[in-house]
Amino acid sequence: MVVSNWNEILDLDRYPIENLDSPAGRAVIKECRTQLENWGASEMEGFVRPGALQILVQESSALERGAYRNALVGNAYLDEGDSKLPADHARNLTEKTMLGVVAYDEFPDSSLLKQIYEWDPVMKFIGQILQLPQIYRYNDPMSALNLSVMVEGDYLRWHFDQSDFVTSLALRMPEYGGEFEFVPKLRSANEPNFERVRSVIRGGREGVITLPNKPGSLVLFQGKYALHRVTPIEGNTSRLIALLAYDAKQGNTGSDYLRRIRYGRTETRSPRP
Ligand SMILES: O=C(O)CCC(=O)C(=O)O
Ligand SMILES: [Fe+2]
Repeated sequence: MVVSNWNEILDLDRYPIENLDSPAGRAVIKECRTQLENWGASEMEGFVRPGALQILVQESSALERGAYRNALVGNAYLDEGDSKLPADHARNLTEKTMLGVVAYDEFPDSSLLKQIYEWDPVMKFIGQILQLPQIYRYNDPMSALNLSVMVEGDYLRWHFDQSDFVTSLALRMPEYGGEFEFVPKLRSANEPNFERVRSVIRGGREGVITLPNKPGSLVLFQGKYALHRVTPIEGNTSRLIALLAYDAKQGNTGSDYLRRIRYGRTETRSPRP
């Protein structure tokens, strides 16, 4: 399908993203900024209308069969760790991540999710909340838009993101588990707070909160300083969530190493019709 009336797809009455200078638009931006300042996360509930959400779930369940699945053991910093530090130091604690991903170049042009990602007002809305004068779609043929597919037993380990922010659109949640847990402001640019990081990875619950992540919610999350994870999936319904990558700089792309572990390939594929 090709979108002709965006207000049938997104709730533009509640989120007037084409008129952010209107009083209603300004009120929405203010509310999102407040949530972001307090929690490092802002959840725009009901951003996608129920009928459109159904279409998104349908097209995603067709694509999920082609998801590349990978299991990877690693630390919360998404790097090699530090061999000069003890094995039980926060920098060296490892857990196993297991999930499936559908890359941007696997979405057909008719995909509604792809059209939402490529619609400028959504991107400008995110930029406004972040008070960035301009943002861009991530210039990577695979990582710009991802569908994350988590089935029974899958888990996304505790980690900090390398990017400043991530935008997600929750499509379907599993019967049990699959909860997005995070600890807001656990570290900062000059305070790594290793002891607390270690304690949370070891199972400590102090400061851990759960983001509701209701299907249809658009979520803006700053994961560089907030430790976060997705708890193990239980039951036969897969967890489907879209990750929409925007960037404050134009032209950044991902590395071949990252492509290999996340998509199992480094060469782009032409999308299916
Ligand atoms: O699946 C999610 O909700 C979060 C994904 C995430 O944290 C990431 O990809 O870095
Ligand atoms: Fe993350």
